[in-house]
Amino acid sequence: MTRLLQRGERLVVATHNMGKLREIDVLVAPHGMSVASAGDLGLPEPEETGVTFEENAVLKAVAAATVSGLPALADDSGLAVDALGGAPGVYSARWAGPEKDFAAAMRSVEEKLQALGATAVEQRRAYFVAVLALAFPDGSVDLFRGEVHGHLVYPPRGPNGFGYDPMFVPEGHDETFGEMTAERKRTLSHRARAFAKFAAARLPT
Ligand code: ITT
Repeated sequence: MTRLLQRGERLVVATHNMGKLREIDVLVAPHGMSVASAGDLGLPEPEETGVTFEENAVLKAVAAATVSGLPALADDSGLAVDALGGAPGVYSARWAGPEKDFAAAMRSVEEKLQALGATAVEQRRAYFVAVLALAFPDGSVDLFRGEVHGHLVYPPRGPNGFGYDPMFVPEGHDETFGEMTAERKRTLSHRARAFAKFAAARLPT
């Protein structure tokens, strides 16, 4: 049964991505939960067989809640590029290959945009999506979605963040997520927007 989480209750953050974990830890901290990561608990990384962010978020959260016996929060996210029909989308992590080479993944995105002659900002529109799934050990699941829209620049700019952050400029700003501080990214990001919905629905204030 979905329910409010209690202050001090243990919550598993079901991710093996350190960039995401850092961001989610900071978002959870003010709510007084005790957080364990999938890595801390030695949980296996489930295969992401879904074709939507929602399906993958659910399968990661349910796997972690079932194995740990604790409520689990999973994030499935990615970058959707309008001119590429929404790619890389749910395959955003896979475009970086097993070495998780995001310089190469960003180069692939840019090569595809160049092949289409997409040089103007309007042709380079993209958005990040994050779907958070909260699963309880009884199998019940809640979903929360957040998006941030903007455009892509190349070459990548800035040392902050992770993944595709250095090529993404959110609407109304000049800096990429890679150039922004973590605090500034948190006021705008897809993950923070999804988290705000989750917090309002399920976390103690
Ligand atoms: P887990 O499944 O263990 O959480 P993962 O990295 O495999 O980790 P996803 O399958 O959700 O996660 O892949 C999402 C990819 O999209 C991620 O690896 C990043 O490259 C990219 N991405 C998601 N959120 C991002 C953000 O805030 N900034 C930059 N890139 C992001």
